[in-house]
Amino acid sequence: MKNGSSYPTLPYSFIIILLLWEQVTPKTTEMTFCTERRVPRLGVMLVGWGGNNGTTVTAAVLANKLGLTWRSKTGLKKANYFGSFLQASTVCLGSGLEGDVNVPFHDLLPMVHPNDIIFDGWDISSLDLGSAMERAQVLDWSLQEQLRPHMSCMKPRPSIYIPEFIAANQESRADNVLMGTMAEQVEQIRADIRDFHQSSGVDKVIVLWTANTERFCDIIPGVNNNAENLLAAIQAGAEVSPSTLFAVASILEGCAYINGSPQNTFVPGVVELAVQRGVFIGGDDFKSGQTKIKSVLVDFLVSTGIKPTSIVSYNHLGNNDGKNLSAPQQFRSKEISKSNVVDDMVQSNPVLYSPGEKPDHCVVIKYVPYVGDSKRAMDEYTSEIMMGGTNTIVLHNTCEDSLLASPIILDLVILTELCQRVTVRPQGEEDFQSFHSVLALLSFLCKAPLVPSGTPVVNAFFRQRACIENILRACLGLPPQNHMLLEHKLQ
Ligand code: NAI
Ligand code: DG6
Repeated sequence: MKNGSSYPTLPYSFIIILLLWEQVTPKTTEMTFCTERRVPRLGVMLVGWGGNNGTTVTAAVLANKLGLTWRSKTGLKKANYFGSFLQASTVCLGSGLEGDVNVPFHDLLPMVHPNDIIFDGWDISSLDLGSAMERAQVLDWSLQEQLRPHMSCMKPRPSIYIPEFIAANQESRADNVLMGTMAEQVEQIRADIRDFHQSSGVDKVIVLWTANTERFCDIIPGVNNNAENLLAAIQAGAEVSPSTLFAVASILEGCAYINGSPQNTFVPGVVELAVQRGVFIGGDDFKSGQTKIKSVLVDFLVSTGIKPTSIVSYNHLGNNDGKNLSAPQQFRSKEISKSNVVDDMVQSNPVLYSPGEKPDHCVVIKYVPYVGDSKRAMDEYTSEIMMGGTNTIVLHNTCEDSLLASPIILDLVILTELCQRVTVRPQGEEDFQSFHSVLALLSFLCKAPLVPSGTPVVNAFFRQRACIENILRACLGLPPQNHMLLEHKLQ
């Protein structure tokens, strides 16, 4: 199999259990997976490039590419990709006589290496990336000094700014904004994508929103309820959020679009447009810290038969994200995406919960400028245990928010790019088909997973990870990992 060729894997079997009048009838459907092996040069355009996440991920990739080391007060540090499940975690291929064989996730299939990603992007703030990295106060100073010469020449492109969608406290930053009608601004974003594509020499471009959290927008029939109306609304200059405008521009350019923030960018008109054009969209809201732990801990509690009855999640942070979220409408977007994460796990256990019953769930976010990007998160989980007992777990987590989000940004774009090269042919059909435009495989990395209409939302951490692992195994013709280890359980 030469580099550059596609190869079909062995037919792959899925067993679908059909419940039929109390009888269970196993049904097997074979699927053939085909993965294009040539890894393209990937360009990533970040909306909000000059923010804490945008500068940190750009700096991290540069530092890794240049193999930088630096001294902090605790000693010599070396650039790495810790926190990226693709770069820094492993998959067990199986067991041999000498035990488990674990390989790095990124070795399963040909994937883009983060060092090879070329970044570009937009920001309503004109600060160059070197100065914006300093403003972010995330990285050690001696590392910043080494990176600044490389990053000062990177300048965010002017962006779409509609003040009513983000907090009023962001206005002083907005000195790099596009003028003209809404339709003209969308055309400019499309021209920017084409310009980057051509001038950088990349093979494909993915656009990712890591700009400020916007308020939710209403779903209005005639405006954003379908693709045709949405495109007409843009021409008419009706109420459409900047993140939705970026999504439309990307889709029209055939570029996958990922939403790293909680707002409802993907109004029905965007989803329909993406499906019509066969372009991937994914989101919403990076699952980086407190919510990631929640999707592990509630899974653990509910799946061991312990009943969480109250979950209280408090955090404070002092970066610009926290400043924006101190406004009620933007906080509300985040509150929604942080709150729904336990629903599927609770619903999965009717032994513990009666229909419609949920634990109390409270989310608090406070802006405390002094702590900067070093977010403090405190959680209290109260559960009912045996015979009327109570079990209370309290957690305290402190760490730089952007150093958790940056590896997730890399995983999102690399996984999306890989999915663009995978096609599947179900048994009995002639043609290979791509995954659905709503790329639910990204759920593992998102707080509020976007899934195709009518399909299940999975928040439980290990189910989400197993989904990615097993689909990549299927691409290789390997069976799903079932952890039975039967070979060790017989006499
Ligand atoms: P930030 O405030 O440092 O960066 C956002 C950037 O977006 C700013 O530079 C701002 O000028 C720019 N911006 C605002 N509106 C824009 C527009 N219309 N076009 C272009 N640029 C625009 O925030 P940070 O910490 O980088 O977070 C970014 C987003 O990621 C936020 O929405 C946050 O809620 C979300 N997020 C962050 C996580 C983390 O762990 N850091 C985790 C989950 C989500
Ligand atoms: C305050 O909660 C700021 C937010 O942007 C979060 O830091 C971010 O959404 C990460 O949230 P979580 O729940 O994954 O830690």
